[in-house]
Amino acid sequence: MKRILKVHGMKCEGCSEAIEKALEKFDEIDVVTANFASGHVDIESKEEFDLAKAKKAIEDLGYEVEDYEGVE
Ligand SMILES: [Cu+2]
Repeated sequence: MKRILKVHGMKCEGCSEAIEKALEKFDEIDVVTANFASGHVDIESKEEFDLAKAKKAIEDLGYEVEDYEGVE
C-alpha cells in the first residue's frame, strides 16, 4: 500500500530526514520519502500499516499532518 500524507512544518532537509527515520522504525513500513518543499510524505509498504500510528509519530516530532492523499 502507498499513502501520501500532507505534512505542515517541515522547513529543511533535517526535518524530512527526521520524519523518514521515525517512520522507517516501524517494521511494517518499508520506504518513506519526505519532501520538505512540497510537504509530502510518501509511505510505501507491502503490508497494511496503521496510518494513525504513522500520523502520531509525525506529530510527536512537532509536525502537523493535514491530510491523506493518494491511496494505492
Ligand atoms: Cu528542518
